[in-house]
Amino acid sequence: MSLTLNDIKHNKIKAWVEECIAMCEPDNVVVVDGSKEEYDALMQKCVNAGLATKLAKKENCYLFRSLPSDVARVESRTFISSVKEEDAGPTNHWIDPKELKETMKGLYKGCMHGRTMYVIPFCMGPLGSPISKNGIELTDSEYVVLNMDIMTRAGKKVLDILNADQNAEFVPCLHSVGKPLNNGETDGGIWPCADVEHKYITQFPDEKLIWSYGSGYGGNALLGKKCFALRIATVLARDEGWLAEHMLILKLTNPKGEVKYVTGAFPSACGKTNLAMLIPTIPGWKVETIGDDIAWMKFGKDGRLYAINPEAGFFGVAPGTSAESNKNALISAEKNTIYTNCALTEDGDVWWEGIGYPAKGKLVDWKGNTRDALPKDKAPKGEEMAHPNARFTAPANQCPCIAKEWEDPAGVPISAILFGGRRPSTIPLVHQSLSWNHGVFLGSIVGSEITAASTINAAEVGKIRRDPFAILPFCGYNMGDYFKHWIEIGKKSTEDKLPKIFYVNWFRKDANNEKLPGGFMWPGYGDNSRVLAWIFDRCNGDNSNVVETAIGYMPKTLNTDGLADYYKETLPEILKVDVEGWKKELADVKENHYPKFGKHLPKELSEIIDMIQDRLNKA
Ligand code: SAT
Ligand code: MN
Repeated sequence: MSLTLNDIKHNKIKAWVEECIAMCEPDNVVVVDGSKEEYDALMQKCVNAGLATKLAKKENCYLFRSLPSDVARVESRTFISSVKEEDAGPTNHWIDPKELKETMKGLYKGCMHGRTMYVIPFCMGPLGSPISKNGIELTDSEYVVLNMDIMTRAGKKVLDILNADQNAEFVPCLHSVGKPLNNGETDGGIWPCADVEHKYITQFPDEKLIWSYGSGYGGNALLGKKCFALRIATVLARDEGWLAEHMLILKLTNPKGEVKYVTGAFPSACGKTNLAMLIPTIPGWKVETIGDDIAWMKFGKDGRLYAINPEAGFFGVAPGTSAESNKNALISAEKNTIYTNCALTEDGDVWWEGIGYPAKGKLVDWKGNTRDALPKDKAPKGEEMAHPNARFTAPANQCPCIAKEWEDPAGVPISAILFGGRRPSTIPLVHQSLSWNHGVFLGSIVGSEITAASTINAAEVGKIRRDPFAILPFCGYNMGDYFKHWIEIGKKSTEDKLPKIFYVNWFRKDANNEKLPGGFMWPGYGDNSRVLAWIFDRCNGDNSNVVETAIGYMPKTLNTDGLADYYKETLPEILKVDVEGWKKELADVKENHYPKFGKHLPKELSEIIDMIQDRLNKA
């Protein structure tokens, strides 16, 4: 079944691939067909090269170890290379595209010596969906091909679609690990990548082109994900009138069997994947998953927003994933999964900090060193057995709670959009915006409080790190213009058809209350279903359990059946408006957050601040 360059009939694709071959000078070129035989053969190649280990304990699962210099996205080496600097905005790194192309062409010249170039035709979104988009990734990394196979729809079926129409659009994505091999040289079992200063993750938004060099890890290298589905797609969405968002999509069913679909944006470390796969603690309710990371939403003829998950797999953070925190994620990754930078047990399984049980005997840590298992499942910072950003790449269709319509080409109609962050004070458990623009305001102020664990700068602790719409590192254009785009989307339909917007905060703290585990005033996890139930009822037009407050609509109470007494006691406190706290919040937004966007900040958002300030003064 294997494909060659001759199988590419789409002239523009062919010309671009040939141009890249001439520049990168690979030893061989393979067009990826997406078959199981091809996947198995590539994986065997990685095992033979000493880059992957087959796990005895898990069916068709493999472990890779990267290098300490290549373990995560590198924001400092990520560029929005728009023709005009202003279009990249104040929150992205920018280099003039002419200059950056010259630099990168110098690096790409001959960079695939000794390697195979893989041509991956891939589709972001269900095949045949009017919301989906195609891309071609060229890469010299087998690891990337294997991950793209899981994370996207890739191979012949996509090439066939592109071949059928000379005008079919595609996003060209060029990737190299940046480690050419001399004659006869091999990687010697060491993860290939370039030094940090030679890594470039570049988006050219004017051309809708992606060039990535020097990293083999995650979002730096699997170009369909953050580079295409967010940075380039946000630009396409702005131009074409839709939304490309860093959001989960979940399906919520109430005890009567009625269904609503919800999307949600949360900064990292707020349990986004856990929420997407939540197991409700209240009887009769059901949560199913459509997507855990990215949502593309377009208006249907009926004026509602329909969402698809552009991905086909989960690239989940392993540490902290346990039967308690996210059983469904663990089951998703039981077979046909790629693990990266997890620890390896003696009996051929993976282990990580926070997996829920201590390891036994000896472990091979993520750096490849054999060490005695720690007596507890926590390690001191920097000495973890698994890297804190260790990942599992698992097919979405293995998720026990995947919704049957997760691949519906029409998408699912969205009733509610959630925003949230880690906020120990001020922000209540849940509140609903008074209008679409007020909801856009809430998205624009999303952030988490900086803790000693998340910074090395003691002076920052306690301040809010704002991550508007949780998309800060993934917005392909000026963030102020992005806010404006959201305001514009609200004008394309009517409030009754637009999703309702909610701000949730699972992380309120009361350090003085010794009864509370971890000091948290809300249990979170499956108990977040109590909040989802209220949101569901609001979307159904239920006005029986609501109060209009200065900051928006809030529940009078929630379903507390089965909740521990100490949470019942703290609930009124986290369902209250903290008037003084909110005044400070608005002042912080006005003085420290919004000025960054200068003249690109839409006036509608400043008007919302004035409106809420006014309401707080009267409260
Ligand atoms: O590496 S990814 O960009 O895919 C995941 C993340 O860092 O958010
Ligand atoms: Mn993400």
